[in-house]
Amino acid sequence: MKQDKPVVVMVGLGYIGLPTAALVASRGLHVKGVDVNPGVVETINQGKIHIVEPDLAGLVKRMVEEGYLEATTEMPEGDVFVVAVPTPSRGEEHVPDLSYVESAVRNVAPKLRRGNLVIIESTSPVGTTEKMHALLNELRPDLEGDFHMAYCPERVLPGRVLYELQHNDRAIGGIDEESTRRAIDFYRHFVKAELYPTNARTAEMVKLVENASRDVQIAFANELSLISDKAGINVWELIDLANKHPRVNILRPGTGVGGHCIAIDPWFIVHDYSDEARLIRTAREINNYKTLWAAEKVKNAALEFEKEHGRKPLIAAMGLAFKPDIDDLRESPALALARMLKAQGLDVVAVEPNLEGDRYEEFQLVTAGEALDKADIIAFLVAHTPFKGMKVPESKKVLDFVNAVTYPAK
Ligand code: SAJ
Repeated sequence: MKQDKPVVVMVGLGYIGLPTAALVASRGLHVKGVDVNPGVVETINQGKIHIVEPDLAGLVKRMVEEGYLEATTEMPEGDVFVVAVPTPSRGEEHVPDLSYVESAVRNVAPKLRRGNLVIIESTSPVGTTEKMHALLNELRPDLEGDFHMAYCPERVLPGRVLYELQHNDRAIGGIDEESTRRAIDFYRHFVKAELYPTNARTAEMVKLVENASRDVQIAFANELSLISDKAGINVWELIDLANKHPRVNILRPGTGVGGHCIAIDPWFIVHDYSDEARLIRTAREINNYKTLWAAEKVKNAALEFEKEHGRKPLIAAMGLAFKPDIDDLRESPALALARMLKAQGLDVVAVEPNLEGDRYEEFQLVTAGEALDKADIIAFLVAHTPFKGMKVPESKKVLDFVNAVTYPAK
């Protein structure tokens, strides 16, 4: 029956679009993937993939071979259109750029047929789905509004995408109740978890608020680390003891907040609600400031060393990735910090157990053993598992921003 097995058009075949397309295809739905990049389309049609994600390569290969998944640069017709293109942002305050979403919707417009469903998954400011609905109505007055539209954000963690797409609950917000119902029917094909109906504006805000919430909580931990430093208190002991309270759960301070979402999405709220979003804005500022503060600490340690020893110290940056135990350097505060030190003329080597030395040229990569042996200042920037409990010779100056080795004291 046609209604049970809609033809799905996935617009944008990136980190979210491609795994979603492959998963939908694996449920026996015909999926046509669209991407503006001909290289991506060609790669997928050969049964290969252009991104790194566990188990995805095999699934895409199988789906392409079985004929359930095909890629194209031309927008095809279909029953359900899912837009999963990036929403980049510009400038220091990350002004959201909706041009990819708008261009995707403009490309869908000529192919839209009565009764079709258009879903936006891209992280978007509140009101975007309504705007895109108005745009489609403007471009296709002949349809007389006879199509459906919904917003449904993803919330998957890279590295676990195929699992989390199936097992995470989702909020689904239609432009009207019928749209919400139809969108839920679509996601039921591959989501095993709960699907919560709401309206489009709420669903848009849910995504932004999830990441803003984490940002605010991390900012609280980072603020405590600044206060504790001044007060002569070990922040890790402080948090550990405070967290013994049954209703307190303070997160971990670090060298700032990185990644592609948590440091960016809160700005989408701040822009549109600048008078109200005071806490959210301040949290962003605190988390950004923490990187500068930590860099300053290392710089001061270097100056002291030079005064005492009459030579410049060698600094080991322990960790470069944006969070523990991954190799992803994009938007990494640890990398930004190491760059700041280098830009000040300091000598920096890096230890990044998740990167292969010959694949990275910006910093000289050394092993942890070499760093402990050769460097004068050991700055822990990321709490990678291999750093845990590492014994640093007493002659070295240790700056541990992430509690890799500090607490509980050995
Ligand atoms: N961090 C701290 N202290 C902590 C926890 C994290 O400093 O206690 C830092 C990390 O080191 C890192 C940054 O925060 O620099 C973000 O890391 P993360 O693991 O909290 O999150 P991401 O960016 O990998 O993924 C997030 C997830 N959102 C939430 O947990 C609310 C994920 O579910 C979303 O899908 C993703 O953003 C996204 O795409 O929005």
